[in-house]
Amino acid sequence: MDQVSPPAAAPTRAEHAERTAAYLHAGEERARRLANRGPIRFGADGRLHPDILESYWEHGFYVFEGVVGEAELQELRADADMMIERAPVRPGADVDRHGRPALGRDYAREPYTMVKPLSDLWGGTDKLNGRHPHRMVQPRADADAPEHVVFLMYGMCEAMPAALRVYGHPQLLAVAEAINGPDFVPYNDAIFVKQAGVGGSVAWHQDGVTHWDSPEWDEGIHGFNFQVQLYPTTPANCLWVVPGTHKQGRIDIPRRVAENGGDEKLPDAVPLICRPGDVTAVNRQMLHASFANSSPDIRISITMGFHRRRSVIGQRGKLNMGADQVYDEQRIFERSAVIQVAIDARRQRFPDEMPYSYLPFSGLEERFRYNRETVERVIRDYNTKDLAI
Ligand SMILES: O=C(O)CCC(=O)C(=O)O
Repeated sequence: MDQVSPPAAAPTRAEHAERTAAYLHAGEERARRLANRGPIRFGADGRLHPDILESYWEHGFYVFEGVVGEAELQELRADADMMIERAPVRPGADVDRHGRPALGRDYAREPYTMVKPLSDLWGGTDKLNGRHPHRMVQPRADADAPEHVVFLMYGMCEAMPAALRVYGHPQLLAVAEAINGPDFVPYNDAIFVKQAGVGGSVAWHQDGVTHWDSPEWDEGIHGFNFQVQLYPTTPANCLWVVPGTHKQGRIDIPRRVAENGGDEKLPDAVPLICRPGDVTAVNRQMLHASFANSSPDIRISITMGFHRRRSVIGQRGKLNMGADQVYDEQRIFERSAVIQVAIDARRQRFPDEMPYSYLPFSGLEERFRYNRETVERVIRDYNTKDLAI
């Protein structure tokens, strides 16, 4: 972990909350004027309703309302709480705060990213291919704040049975198909945990790092991310996006901030305000960020990304994946198998629901049932095979 302590001149948590209030309110008004939210709807042909697709491509994001019901939400929250409770007591520790072995000490990839309260882990650094060039305001935390807080959790399909099941959600996978085609492939998953009064920020960035200069470049080439919201999201703790930026190519972020007087509160951004169980879809080329959570409300967002297959095949590792890795047919097949196992895990838990039929695994369903053998063969350390571009 590489942390930067807030400078002495930084606002306190309370000052930050006060100084951002008017901007948060104005952003909420802008967001409410956009017509890109509602339940997932399908047309007569069973495909995602074309109005939704059109709105997604116009704005670069959509808020699907009421996708996950209360019973499933409770299972997701319980699993997320378990994972937070079992985080190392401090970065690098082997035990959690109760003295038990921390979760994931046997995982190939560390499942936790911890940060100092209200800090910005990536802004202004060259981490993650340098895609977060501007450092966000890092308020000073309250005196009783912990030294480190859980910020990101990885490996949910291995650690959280309820999250594996939501990964196989038939309506969400139908949306992934509508956006990326029936042979869509997974990218990664990560759970953003913005704890009340201490959650860190995510500096302005666009996610994609591979195809900006490609002759094939278009507004969908870097895929999209869902976020399943476990709690209400508010302008103070949620993700903010600048509508339409997915069509603009690579954006000069330092310049945008400079043109705003050096202020990170960009004037045309809108907050993704959700109820629990709502799911956002955000194009990975959108300019987006979230501010330090100086508010009294927690946000937990289960984030899972999907790509077009042709955007990924033959590419080399980027972001958290090493450049020595090549995304060949085998790699894509093995990582995509997590989706098929997730579909079956969901079928076992919700037998009355019609499972999603995932084209790349058509005819292979029996080999990818959810059971002890596939947990070992497919799910264990699955995120070492993420398809980051
Ligand atoms: O949810 C957040 O705060 C950040 C999400 C994000 O940056 C992403 O999904 O790329």
